[in-house]
Amino acid sequence: MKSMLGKLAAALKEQIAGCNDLAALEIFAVERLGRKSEFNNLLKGLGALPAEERAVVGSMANRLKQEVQAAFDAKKSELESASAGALAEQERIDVTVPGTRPQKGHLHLTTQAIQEVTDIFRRIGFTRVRHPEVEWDWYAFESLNMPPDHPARDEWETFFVDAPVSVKNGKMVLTPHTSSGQVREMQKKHLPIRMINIGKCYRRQIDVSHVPMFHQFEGLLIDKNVSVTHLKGVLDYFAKTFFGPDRVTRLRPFHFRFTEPSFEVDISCGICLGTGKLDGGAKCRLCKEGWLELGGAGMVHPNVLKAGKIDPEVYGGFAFGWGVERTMAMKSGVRIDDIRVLYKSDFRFLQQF
Ligand code: FA5
Repeated sequence: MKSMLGKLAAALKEQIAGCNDLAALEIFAVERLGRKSEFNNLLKGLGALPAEERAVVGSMANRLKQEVQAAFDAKKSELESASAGALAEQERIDVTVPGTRPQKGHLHLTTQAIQEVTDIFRRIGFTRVRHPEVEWDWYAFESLNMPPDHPARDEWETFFVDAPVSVKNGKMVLTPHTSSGQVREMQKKHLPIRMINIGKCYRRQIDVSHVPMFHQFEGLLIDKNVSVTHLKGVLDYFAKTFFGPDRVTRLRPFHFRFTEPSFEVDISCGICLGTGKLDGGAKCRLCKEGWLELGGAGMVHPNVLKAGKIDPEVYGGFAFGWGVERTMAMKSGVRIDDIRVLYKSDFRFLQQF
């Protein structure tokens, strides 16, 4: 019995020593040291020995059992720490390696232009305001001297909104121009007025210089003794500050129902530099003739002042409304020959600005 126990204990210790992974050690523990193992069966057999022999063999068996258990525990902790070390090595983070920078976005080119326009006008006392994009017919047309069924309305190619019609204000429309903010501003009854209203406008148009959703900035100045020279001065100040001193503007007589006299303001094209032709002699795709129309302007019509409850005998003023996208396309260095590209969400284009 003694020699059987001794041999088995020695064999177990040898097997434990030769074990080199934790899972195998666990299986070994169940099969070779567990309740149904040969070792345990031998220990159980001690009870059948005569009393004097049982005491001697029993104490030897206890010692061997502790030795096997100690060998097992030592091996287990050795394998556990080896596997923890391997995991640590596998998951080690080298804090000295330079990190990957998160992608950084930037403001859309249109937003950048809006901020620049706002800033240029703020310097000469104009306050940025906002008025509704979904507007009543009365503010978009009627208050601007365009009665219902007047042919001048046709030019705006308006999107009408399928909403209940107001008895006082008519239908709802996606505002086709920021001029609808003129009478809204007058209704605030804060005179004199120096507003710059920048917002989205909608028209049923699309080609290289038209998009269905675009932005306009609308300047409105109402005060006493305002003349067309003030208008020209403000437009020139803007054109020189925004485009640079080498670009030129021109005023062309025009007709708007809400200004009298009225003008269209053109700027020399930034793509062909006012020539209408490209280097190879081809026609400039954007302007075709050297000039690009940026917007309209004029002296506020007395009927518009009356709609805003301002006495045209005392007050007068000027207004102008320009397209943000076109203005930006004409900026030196930007060189966009098709404004539709602004809203195609193509990163290759947007990331350049
Ligand atoms: C107007 O919208 C007038 N309300 C401007 C005005 C304001 C005149 C105050 C007098 C006094 P017009 O339809 O020409 O005018 O548009 C003005 C500018 O908006 C255009 O010159 C152009 O720069 C821009 N624009 C018009 N339609 C589009 C479009 N579909 N896409 C991009 N820009 C456009």
